[in-house]
Amino acid sequence: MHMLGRLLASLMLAVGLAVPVFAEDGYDLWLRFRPLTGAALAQTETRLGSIDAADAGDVAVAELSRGLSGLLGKTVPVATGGKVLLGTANDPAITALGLDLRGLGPDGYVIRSIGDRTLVAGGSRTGLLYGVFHLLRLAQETAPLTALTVREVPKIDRRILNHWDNLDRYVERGYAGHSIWDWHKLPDWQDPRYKDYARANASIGINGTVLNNVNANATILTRPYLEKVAALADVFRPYGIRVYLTARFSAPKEIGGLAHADPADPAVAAWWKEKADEIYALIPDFGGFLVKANSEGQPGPQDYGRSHADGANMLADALAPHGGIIMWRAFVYSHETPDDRAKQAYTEFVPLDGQFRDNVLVQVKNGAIDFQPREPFHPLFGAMPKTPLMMEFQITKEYLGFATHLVYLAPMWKEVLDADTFRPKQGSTVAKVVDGSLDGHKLSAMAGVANIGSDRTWSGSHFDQANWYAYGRLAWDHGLSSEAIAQEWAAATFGPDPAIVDPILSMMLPSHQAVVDYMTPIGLHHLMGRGHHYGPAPWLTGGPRADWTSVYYHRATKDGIGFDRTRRGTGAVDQYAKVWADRFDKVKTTPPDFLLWFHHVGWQQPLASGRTLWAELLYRYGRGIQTVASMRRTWEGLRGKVDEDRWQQTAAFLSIQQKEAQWWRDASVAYWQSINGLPLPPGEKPPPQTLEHYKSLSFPFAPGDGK
Ligand code: GCW
Repeated sequence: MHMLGRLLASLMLAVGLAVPVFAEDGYDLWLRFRPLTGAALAQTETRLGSIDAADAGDVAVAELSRGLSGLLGKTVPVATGGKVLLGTANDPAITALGLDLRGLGPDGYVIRSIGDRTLVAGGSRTGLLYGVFHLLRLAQETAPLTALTVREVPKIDRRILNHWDNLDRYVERGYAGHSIWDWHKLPDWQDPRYKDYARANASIGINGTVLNNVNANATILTRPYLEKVAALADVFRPYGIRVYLTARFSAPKEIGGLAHADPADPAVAAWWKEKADEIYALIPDFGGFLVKANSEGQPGPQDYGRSHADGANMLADALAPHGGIIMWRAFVYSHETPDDRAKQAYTEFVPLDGQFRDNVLVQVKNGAIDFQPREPFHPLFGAMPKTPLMMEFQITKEYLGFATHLVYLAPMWKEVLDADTFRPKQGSTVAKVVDGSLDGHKLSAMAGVANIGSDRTWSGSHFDQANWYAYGRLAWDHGLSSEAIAQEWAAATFGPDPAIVDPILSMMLPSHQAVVDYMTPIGLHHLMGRGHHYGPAPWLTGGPRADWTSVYYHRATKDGIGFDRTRRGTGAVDQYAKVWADRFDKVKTTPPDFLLWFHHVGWQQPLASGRTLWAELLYRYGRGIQTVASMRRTWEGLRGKVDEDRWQQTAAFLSIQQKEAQWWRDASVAYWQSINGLPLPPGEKPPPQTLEHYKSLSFPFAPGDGK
């Protein structure tokens, strides 16, 4: 801190002004551990003022003493007889307590108040670390620290981030700067960020990371890069995080000198086996491969007339001796297939159920199109009972306003996780498919496409950190509510004062519905600008493929709008269990939020709301903009309560969001009117610009555009 700042700070403290004396640039995420005051300080001092650990060198001890030292404003001693007792289930000091610690698995833990001491015991060192972060969370949010009886075991075993990071540090769909992996300087220089990344992830239970883009470059599998990967793995290991890589299916050709990559050729299989041996010699706990094959131009087994199962199994056999897994993506669609894009993954993968090796998971996006602001759950969930299916969520906001729109994604993810597939019967939620409990699978996993980059905030904005946080928490326990997670995050990130946390929650919780309302209400989807997906472009047509245009998805004509996926249309409804198929097949029984996803509806058709479809569209655009306006007002009210730096950036981003929400509404309305020729419902303002104006806007350098 500069002299002047120091002077000011002490002056303010002297006159008793409650101003934060720390610069808040967002780097510390939710692990801020700023000094507590009053009763919270006293309680933490009394209950957690010293540490006793079987292994004082453990990262769990380092993290606990770091966090507590911050909260207590002094160095916390580590000594026998300390108030917090740390250990793993096998440590003699822990077994001596005679507690029932069965069933914790490696990642589970218990936290118990025993007399005036607090015990944290993990199923392994990783479980212990998770327990420590839990305890720190409670202390930081100033929760009561007496009578603690916590027992946590994650519902999903592999809680993974997917980085869409290229080797040149460009991040596909990244809105937070460059890749944090500085490949050029690795392995010799290990940026301190790597450790902070590991700490942050461990604090929310993430235990795996795929370092590179699914649009893969085979170079990552060459020896020099594997050495770089090994250096990262070494940094992450103490935090319980394994590395995974994407495998480019044509690697044997590109870096192996083989003539082709046909999975049926023993020479190809042998090349992968050797590659796997090489990887595991460097990284004994390597997690496995993620593969995007025969999708959007990526190579794959179908190039040789083989199936996805043939391709996945060949790779699975190479990794099996080392305990590695294959995460094979189901995000496939082809423009040679004229069928509805929403149907293609199901059509392709369901017949393969039962054909995959035991160490293969099929990684399925939450919805059948592509991370739209709202999609019905993917029909593959529940339709492949013999195969462990993993969830792929997108944390980075490719279709949700990039880094400047405040959109809290937990409600969207919960909506999908809680959806009932009705396969084979009621109560078979997507969450139960994914956690393996429905079909008794040993493997379970969830992936989140990371929103992490070189930006000081890590995620491109302060509130986007909440999405990283919420992803980790839901991967750990999909039963948590969006609200509880937001509460934890806000208290950790901005301080536990309800006068701050409550208003922040009132901004976060309706924010997902807001973005749906101002971008793609009532089941509309994929109306964003071409390639970069920034801003409205419902007029998009032409180009390389129909299903990369907006008109393909909204199908607006003079008489109506929406994609007919009923039995009279593409029949996509029948990919769902009969209960859903029958519901989705009729306008009346389709949830209003998905109306235009499944139906082509007349503009003047009256809806259950009492409005016509046209009026409802206008109403929802307006509602979305109103929510953003009210989020801005709430934030305005927090001025001076939240530190100035974070306040300023968030205020500026909210004003961008409001401007862009209005732009979405105006451009969309101008376009719909050019199609339907209808006057605006009473009270609705005409768009201030012509349709030609909105169409003329171009953004050649919008970030994240996959190039
Ligand atoms: O969401 C789309 C993106 C692509 C991405 C692809 C995928 C990595 O626009 O950038 O490629 O999906 O998930 O494979």
